[in-house]
Amino acid sequence: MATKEQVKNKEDLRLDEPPRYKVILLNDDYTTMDFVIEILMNLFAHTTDEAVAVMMKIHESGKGVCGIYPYEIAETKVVQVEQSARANGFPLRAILEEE
Ligand code: TYC
Repeated sequence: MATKEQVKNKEDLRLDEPPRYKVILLNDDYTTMDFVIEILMNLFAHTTDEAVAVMMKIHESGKGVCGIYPYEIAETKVVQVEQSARANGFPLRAILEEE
């Protein structure tokens, strides 16, 4: 007879994992492309090519995922993005969405 662990399928295993959250950047008309690229590289560890691609996706579609993290880390990233944006005079906004 199968043990409890063997019976667990992939869907059951997913239920054991803590929820993760997407950090999403929103487009606006004032934040510079260069600043968004810097944020994506410095706070989300994207390469230059990745950062340019994500920034262009946000610019063209209105929003884009920067990274996926446990709640506390995701929330900290949102605060860091908005603090850095305000310090540089930009209205850039970031939001969380459960994965
Ligand atoms: N739309 C901005 C511009 O044309 C660039 C931009 C991209 C702003 C992504 C915010 O999250 C953003 N300067």
